[in-house]
Amino acid sequence: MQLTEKIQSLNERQLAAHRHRFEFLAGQLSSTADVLAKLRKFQVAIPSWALGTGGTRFGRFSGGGEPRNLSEKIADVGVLHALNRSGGSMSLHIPWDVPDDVEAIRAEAGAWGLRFDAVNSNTFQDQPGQPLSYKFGSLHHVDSAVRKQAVRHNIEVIRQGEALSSKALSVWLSDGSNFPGQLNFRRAFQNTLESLQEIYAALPADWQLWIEYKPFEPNFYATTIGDWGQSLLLANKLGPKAATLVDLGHHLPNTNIEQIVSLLLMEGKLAGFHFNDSKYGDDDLTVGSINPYQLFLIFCELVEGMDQRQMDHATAIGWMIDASHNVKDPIEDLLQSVEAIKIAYAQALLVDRPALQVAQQENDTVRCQEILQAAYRTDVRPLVAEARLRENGALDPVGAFRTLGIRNELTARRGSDAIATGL
Ligand code: AOS
Ligand code: ZN
Ligand code: ZN
Ligand code: ZN
Repeated sequence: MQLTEKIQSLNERQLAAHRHRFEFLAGQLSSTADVLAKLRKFQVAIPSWALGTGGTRFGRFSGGGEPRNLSEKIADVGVLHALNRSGGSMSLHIPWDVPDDVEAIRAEAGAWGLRFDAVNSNTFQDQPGQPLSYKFGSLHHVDSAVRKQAVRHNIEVIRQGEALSSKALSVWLSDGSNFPGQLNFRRAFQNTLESLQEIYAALPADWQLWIEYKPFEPNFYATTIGDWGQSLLLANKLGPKAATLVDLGHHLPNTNIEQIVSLLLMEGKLAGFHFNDSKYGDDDLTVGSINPYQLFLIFCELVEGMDQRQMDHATAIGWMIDASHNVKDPIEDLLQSVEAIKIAYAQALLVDRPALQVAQQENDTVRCQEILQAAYRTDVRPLVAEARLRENGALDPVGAFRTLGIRNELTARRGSDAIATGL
């Protein structure tokens, strides 16, 4: 039996209970059809580097059956997409992913109904045979020869992405300094800008350059693109094809991320997201596992801002996950993350906007909070499940992954010591 048939037969067993829950919820809402249509269209890109077990510098505990090459990573995302119908694209990281045989890779992705989202370059590690080291940075390096090598790599990644019909290059730099006095901030920033200008000049007409920021790690005194201000400054200087990428874990504790997001969107400079959750820093935990309310508030800003600008929610920006799983099965963790994103999105769609606007205008703070939290406290899970059902996905994706014994099957095929390339 094919995977989709197996999913359908599992769904049949759960259908009656689901119908009951869905109809109860739909009876309370006025916008069910609109929300369902939006949820069915919404897709989140899965990072190729998150399909294996992650680790820390203290250790790594592999679960077995991990994808050993790009084809197997595509198969994993294909399974995820078959289960939830919302993981229809993949973000590659080069050279961790080696798309040698482009035609074969395109065909494999196509067979699973997948496309390729942003491609990521890697100048935070030295690769075997590489002439110059990135120990002291890449695009910001004091030595122009190192900068040139890093620029060449980024352009090479664009070319590989073009062959896969990607439309964006995502750049995250580990460049920074570990100690005060190590680096001249302005010179480092200027070097980064000039390197990015060379990369920008090599972008195809319909491509974008997405610039990620991060306050610390692996450098612990300063990061050259340390916050959204520095990323936005670069994006503004580069031009209309450049924008700021927000990784939720890349903020100091208590930062108001939803406010940053709202202003970037207003300026047309919000490239998209690396979704994850965190308690302390760049923890890369499952989306929605620590602070689902923050995620909801971010989606409130996105929905309001996009509607104001008449943007298509599904395609206006890059929706991506960037997570790492030390103790969970990577596919189960990614299923949970996509689900958390769709729940927050659905809740944000339920906010009574006209009423909120009136309450804001009247400075009725209590009413404003009541309106937001009425949406947040709605259990939208039956709505998200119904959207998935209508796309032939599983009513319960994690449950189906387990009941169908998918990891066991992968482990039998790939081996219990199969380890994915990546972090
Ligand atoms: C690093 O902290 C950034 O989040 C990157 O986006 C990403 O995790 C990396 O490129 C994968 O190693
Ligand atoms: Zn990231
Ligand atoms: Zn990160
Ligand atoms: Zn992260």
